[in-house]
Amino acid sequence: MSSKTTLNSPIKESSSSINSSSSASKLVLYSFWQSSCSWRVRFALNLKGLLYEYKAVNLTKGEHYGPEFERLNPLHYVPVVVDDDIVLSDSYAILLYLEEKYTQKPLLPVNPWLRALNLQVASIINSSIQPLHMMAILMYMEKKLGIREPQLFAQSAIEKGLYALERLLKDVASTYATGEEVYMADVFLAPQIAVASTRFSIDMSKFPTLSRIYESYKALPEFQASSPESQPDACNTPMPQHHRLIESVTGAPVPNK
Ligand SMILES: N[C@@H](CCC(=O)N[C@@H](CS)C(=O)NCC(=O)O)C(=O)O
Repeated sequence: MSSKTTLNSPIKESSSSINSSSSASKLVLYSFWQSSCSWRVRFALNLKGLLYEYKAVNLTKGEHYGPEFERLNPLHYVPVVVDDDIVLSDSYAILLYLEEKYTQKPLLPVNPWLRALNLQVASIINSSIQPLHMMAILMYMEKKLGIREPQLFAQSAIEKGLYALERLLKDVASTYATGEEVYMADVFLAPQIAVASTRFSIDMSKFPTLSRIYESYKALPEFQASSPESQPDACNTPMPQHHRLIESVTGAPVPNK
């Protein structure tokens, strides 16, 4: 089944599997509803008002290890964006590509310092926070160290990163991270904050600036439409805790403690 997901279309009615073939739209996003990296790209596509076809890659079923996905991204991670004959993976590179090719609603400010600050925030999240709580890492840790250690490790890595981001942005942030416009920093921050509080139970009251700007994101239709619950492959279950995600991947029941 093929699908097209846009900000203006009824998102729930369309769903697509990785094996679907036909597509009228030019941009295709391979995504998993709970993936924060995919969420960044969904948010950016919506901000730029770009139509795209949504192709769901079910990470809990290991679809990202199949041969079709291997051809798109040999690293086996979502998101992947296909734009005609161009195939791109890694949300950071995808965002820079979209920014240069689709110039409407710029996601990087002109001011060199604010531009660099946006890239710094995006890079911190992309390289110093999310990789430390990604599914493959936590599953590996669980095998080696047991059920509790991965969650504690992830919480500590996320808190360290959020502390740095809070310090970095507290004197710059206004409605959004770097002022009155939504930029790249916000595109990376919004899913990271959501995942921190829902999936990893981080107490966001320790980060008042980040908490405040997160309230601004929640009011944006482009953010609402990019949220996990709004995706065609969303399950009617709450965002799982780490151990429940592992359970669904391996099929093995995992004790609560
Ligand atoms: N830096 C990459 C990271 C991609 C990544 O970690 N994707 C996760 C979902 S957010 C994934 O596909 N995980 C699969 C796994 O851990 O096996 C990006 O920003 O796209």
